[in-house]
Amino acid sequence: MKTVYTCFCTDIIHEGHLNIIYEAQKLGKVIVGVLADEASIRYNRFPSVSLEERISLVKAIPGVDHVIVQNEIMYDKIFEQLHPDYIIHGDNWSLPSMQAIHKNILGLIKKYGGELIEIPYTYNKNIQELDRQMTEKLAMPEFRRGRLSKLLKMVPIVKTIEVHSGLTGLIAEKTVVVDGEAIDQFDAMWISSLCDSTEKGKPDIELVDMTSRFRTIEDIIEVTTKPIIFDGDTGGLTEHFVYTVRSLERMGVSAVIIEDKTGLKKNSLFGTEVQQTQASIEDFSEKIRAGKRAQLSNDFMIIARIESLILECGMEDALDRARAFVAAGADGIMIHSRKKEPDEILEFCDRFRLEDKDTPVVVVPSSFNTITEEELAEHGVNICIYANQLLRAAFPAMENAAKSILKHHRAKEIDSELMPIKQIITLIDEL
Ligand code: SPV
Ligand code: MG
Repeated sequence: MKTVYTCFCTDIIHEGHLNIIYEAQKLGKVIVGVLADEASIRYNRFPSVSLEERISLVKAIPGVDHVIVQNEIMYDKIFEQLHPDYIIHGDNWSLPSMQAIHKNILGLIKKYGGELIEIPYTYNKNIQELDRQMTEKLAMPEFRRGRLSKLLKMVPIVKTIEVHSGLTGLIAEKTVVVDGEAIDQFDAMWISSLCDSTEKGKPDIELVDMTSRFRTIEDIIEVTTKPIIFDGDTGGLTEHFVYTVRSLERMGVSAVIIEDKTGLKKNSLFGTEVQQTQASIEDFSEKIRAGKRAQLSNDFMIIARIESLILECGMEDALDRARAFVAAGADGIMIHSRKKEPDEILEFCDRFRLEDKDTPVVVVPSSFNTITEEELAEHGVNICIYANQLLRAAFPAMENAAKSILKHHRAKEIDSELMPIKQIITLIDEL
């Protein structure tokens, strides 16, 4: 009896899948791989039902003989273990990620033997609608909010990119990079106070009020599904912070990070060049406790950001604060530095991890940007935030376009550097 293998990366079974099984049955014994969560996140989107439920869904399809978990998007382990006679797959190879998978399968067939059976990909109105419903579900506050804590258990490091508008949200949501056999995308989004303020032409001093910051969140939430980490600055007055927590939970934000500063907050990257005051451990711990008391859902996270290294108050102060803030109920610690080298951040992480193995650690490598995500993960970092890169990429590009038009008295010269209108329009989904 020949073996036929197919991999499903889906939360629902529709006629397209049934058709694949129908065709597979004609060829031999049908083994279906259910793509594991971690591989699914890199390649497609966050699953909206658990792996166990997905396995049950596939097991219930008539004609399926055996179900396994496919842990990686590429098929190397599958060929090594199963030596399938046939791989059956839809003929939807147009996306770069699909092309990489196609190439991988053909390479493995050359090495191990076997045959790729391609069947016409079914994508009718009905399936399109089911697909849309799945995405909508992922965007709902109840589903989205808890996704950061789930990700923390699933991936070595949560890759987070700054967003400050619907458009940058779309970039975070949709950008997928294929590098050989590696397929990657961002896991989460950071709504930076620096970028939200700068986008509005305002300084990063808590001048842009919460109502306006919430409007930015709404713009992003409306067009994305990935979890959101909100830069809550100092959190403001404790009496105000408790309301912010409730509002963020309601919107489906996954976490707020508040920093242990008081008075007029300035951006951390100014360090000691400007007057900035760190809050006392007692006062800031009380703010964390009040936020945790106010929180209604189980899965919202309040992360305490420690400014001791930024304000040159020393490593011991940073570690004392980390202990105190965790004891006050913080769901994570963010440690920040504006040094070019990551040494002090790594020292903090190593020492913190000696005494606390579990509390998630967040790092923002803006100044110490030579360090990789993998190195950070080795030192116990759980969330890496690229806090301002999209805004910094856009500003010089826009200024360059403005200068070129002024210089040439027309737009022709800059046109080749601009995204065609047609392409920019297709970025936007229509309902
Ligand atoms: C932000 O992005 O607004 C931050 C990170 O708070 S930093 O600018 O590095 O302080
Ligand atoms: Mg900020």
